[in-house]
Amino acid sequence: MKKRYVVSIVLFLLVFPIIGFSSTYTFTDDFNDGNLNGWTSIGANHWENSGDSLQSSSWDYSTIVLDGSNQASEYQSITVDAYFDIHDASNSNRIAQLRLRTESSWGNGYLADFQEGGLYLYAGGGEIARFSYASSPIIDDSWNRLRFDVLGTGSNTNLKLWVGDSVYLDFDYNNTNLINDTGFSGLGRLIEYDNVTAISSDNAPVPEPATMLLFGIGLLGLAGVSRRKE
Ligand SMILES: [Ca+2]
Ligand SMILES: [Ca+2]
Ligand SMILES: [Ca+2]
Repeated sequence: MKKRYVVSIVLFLLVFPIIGFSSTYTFTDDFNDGNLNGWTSIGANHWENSGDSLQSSSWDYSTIVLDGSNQASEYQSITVDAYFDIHDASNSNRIAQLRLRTESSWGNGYLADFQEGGLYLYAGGGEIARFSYASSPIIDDSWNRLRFDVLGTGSNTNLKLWVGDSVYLDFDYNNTNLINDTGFSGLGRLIEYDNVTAISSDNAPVPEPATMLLFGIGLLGLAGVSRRKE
């Protein structure tokens, strides 16, 4: 019986650091309810929750953002479906822009620019990295899942740009001069969006499922050993 208590305490101490100190804020919107509660428009407002998606009516650099007041600083991520209509004259420049740690004066912060030919990454208004696809993963006349992650702060900041399940740009950046460590998440440019998830956390993202599975097997093994000893 006492050993069982000891095992329980050991298990608690192993699991507690993972769940105990993590503060994570998650915002989701499927744009199906027709209102933009939780969103703030910066600059000119060209945004409309029309039908079951978010649409912009202008090429203007207008941005719609989530309030940054309760966003944590260590890890931020925004994932969204964007509808690309390209390959015709009027829509050839259609671009999706995802923003993280952006300020109310939205010239600051990080901006990820998703284009058919490649990816562009900006900080504080200047380009810091770019990637050209060998073969574009962006599909015309289709929904493409995009994701932008920022992990770490200051001189130890990592930025990742995803299309679908693949990371296409993985960039370490020293932002000591910018100090873009908190702020809003946002979406911009003339494009249609749906199914957004924005996460901010005091911790690095949770371990991959495979890692959690190994961890779980380890715990079961520990429990089994203690049971045999009894
Ligand atoms: Ca809504
Ligand atoms: Ca929707
Ligand atoms: Ca098209």
